[in-house]
Amino acid sequence: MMLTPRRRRTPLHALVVACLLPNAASFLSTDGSFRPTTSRESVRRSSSTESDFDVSSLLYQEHEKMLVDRGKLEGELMAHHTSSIEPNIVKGSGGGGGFGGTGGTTKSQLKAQGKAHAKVLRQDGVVRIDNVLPGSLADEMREFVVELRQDSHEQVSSGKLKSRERYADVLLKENRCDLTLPLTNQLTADCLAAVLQQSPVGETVANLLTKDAVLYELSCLTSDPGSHRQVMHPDTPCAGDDDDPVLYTCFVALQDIQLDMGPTTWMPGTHTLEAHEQFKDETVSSSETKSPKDTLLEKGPVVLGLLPKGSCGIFDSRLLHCGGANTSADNKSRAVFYFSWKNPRDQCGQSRKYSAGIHQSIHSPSIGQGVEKACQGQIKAVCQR
Ligand SMILES: O=C(O)CCC(=O)C(=O)O
Repeated sequence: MMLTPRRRRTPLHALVVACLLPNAASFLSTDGSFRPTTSRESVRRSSSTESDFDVSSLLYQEHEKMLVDRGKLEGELMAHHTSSIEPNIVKGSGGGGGFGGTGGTTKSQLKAQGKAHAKVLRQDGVVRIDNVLPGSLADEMREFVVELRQDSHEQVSSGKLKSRERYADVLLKENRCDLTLPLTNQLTADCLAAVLQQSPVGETVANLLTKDAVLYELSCLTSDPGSHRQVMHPDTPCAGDDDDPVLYTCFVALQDIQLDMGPTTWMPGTHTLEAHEQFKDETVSSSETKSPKDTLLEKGPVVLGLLPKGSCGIFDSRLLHCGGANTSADNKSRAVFYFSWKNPRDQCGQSRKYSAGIHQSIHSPSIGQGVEKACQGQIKAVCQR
């Protein structure tokens, strides 16, 4: 069965909806998603008053607190068996590839590396590839994002722009920001071109989703000191074992990511129906002390995105993951440039129409044009915004 991608950071809108309901907390699962029940009460008030706002904002805060507590608990469950994700080094195909390698990497070497990385992604649901973006571009992008964030704050606070024109939803948004990047900006195009054309990332995604893959998101996620650990979640559901992947997301570190900056936590191998079934089961039977969900978190493999600047983690949207708490005492924010690619076979995408996507982006001499074409696809093909 084909799955419909939903926006990566969906849980937030679920929270807003849920918080408008009188007994919202009981409908919310600990992965932050909204699970309607058959006994759901309808919203009792018909008009919006100041006290309605107070109630919903209080419920919202209450639920955020619940997620923060749950995130902490999950962090404790997983703490003793975490390790850094290791780079996938492909032997015999031109070294590490990308910008850290010695000498240039030919197209056929990138293809061979892409094939090897895709194999790991199919198997584990996540792969680390180093040196996909030159350090100088990572620095420029980081500076650009800081300025764009400031500008966005001013434009949105003064009412000149709507929040959704600059930001994507993010789970636990305090001290976290998901800033969508302008499609026509040269620096964005240069960064995307570098990652897709000169590192094995483009060929990896093309190997998994074909060259018709459609660019779906293009953004920068920043978590500042004080941001809380998110709860583990997948970005898209998993309905069957023979499901096609829906999205692959690539997180590129814009600075070295250290432990206190709250790296991404991934659980390799959890992009399967079996793992999702266990993850959804929060019941504690009389003979057990922990739910199947907590047992999975406690026992399952866990890796952390302790990525050097310019390196990336690519993951299947069905994989369980979360952003960590940034506890940095010396004010280090963690910024990741990210983009995702959607399966062109996905039903919601009317995909064939936008087949320019990754093919253009990898091969077009004018990446800017490629990006724009791909992003028209992004805008039109996304059914769930
Ligand atoms: O911050 C991260 O590394 C992951 C973020 C994430 O999974 C989310 O916001 O849904």
